[in-house]
Amino acid sequence: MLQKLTTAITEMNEKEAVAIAEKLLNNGTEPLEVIEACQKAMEVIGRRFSAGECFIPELILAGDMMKQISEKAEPHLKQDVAVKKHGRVIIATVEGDIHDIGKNIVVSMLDANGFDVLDLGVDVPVAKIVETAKEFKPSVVGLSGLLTLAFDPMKAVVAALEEEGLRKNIKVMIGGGMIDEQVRQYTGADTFGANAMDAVIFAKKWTGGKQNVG
Ligand code: B12
Repeated sequence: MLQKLTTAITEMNEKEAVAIAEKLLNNGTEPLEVIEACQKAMEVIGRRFSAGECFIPELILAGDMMKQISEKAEPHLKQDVAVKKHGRVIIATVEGDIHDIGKNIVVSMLDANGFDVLDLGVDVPVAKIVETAKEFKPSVVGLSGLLTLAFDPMKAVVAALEEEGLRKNIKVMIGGGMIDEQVRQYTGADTFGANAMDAVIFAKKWTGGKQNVG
């Protein structure tokens, strides 16, 4: 069924993809497994786009399917809600980048795991992230970006947090399709995550599962 979901998306069969995802979720399949099957399809579509085998309308449709399915998966994630707030996290897609489907999944997962999450949205300027960090006092800042162009703004956020003396209290995690250890080193972030569960694992480690004060 998960493979069928991946195929329905890569074949741009919107109705079938959403119906299969709904069936899987209602039958108790782990929502993260459903999201992973969609992500596999997104990789295929991304590769086709790079190769000039499909174009912007297909990217838009694929993004739309992914969005619909992740919205359907969200309430299922929330069934595991831990009531206690673990700590504060700011999440943003960095300047120049408007991809938000993965970021939104990260936000839902953190939220479902008891974090107090402030989502700044997409195309967020460096200064906005730093100013918000001063006010919201998060333990963790999560930066998402799917474009190669996102690496420099990520680096700039880390540098600006450092300059403002905020880095000693804030850990930075980055994520998005192109992010790897090399990018982490380039940006100066503390870690990078391959999926939304990684974000939860890092945030829990850094906040020690403790309630945030201040
Ligand atoms: C859907 C899509 C779009 C949609 C986005 C809709 C939306 N609301 O997000 C639209 C059509 C708008 C779009 C636009 C563009 N796109 Co686009 N897009 C994609 C596509 C096919 C899927 C992205 C996606 O949603 N994946 C599914 C989600 C669930 O995965 P994810 O984002 O990776 O997130 C997961 C993990 O990475 C991780 N994660 C994500 N963030 C974070 C953060 C933290 C802290 C952590 C720990 C983890 C984490 O957890 C998530 C859940 O598991 C990708 C291909 C791909 N392989 O990703 C191309 C892709 C990202 N796009 C690409 C391009 C080129 C563009 C455009 C420039 C096209 C154009 N010419 O206009 C524009 C850019 C606009 C802009 N300024 O941002 C390229 C980027 C190449 C590059 N080297 O920069 C890609 C890779 C396609 C390709 N192979 O060419 N795109």
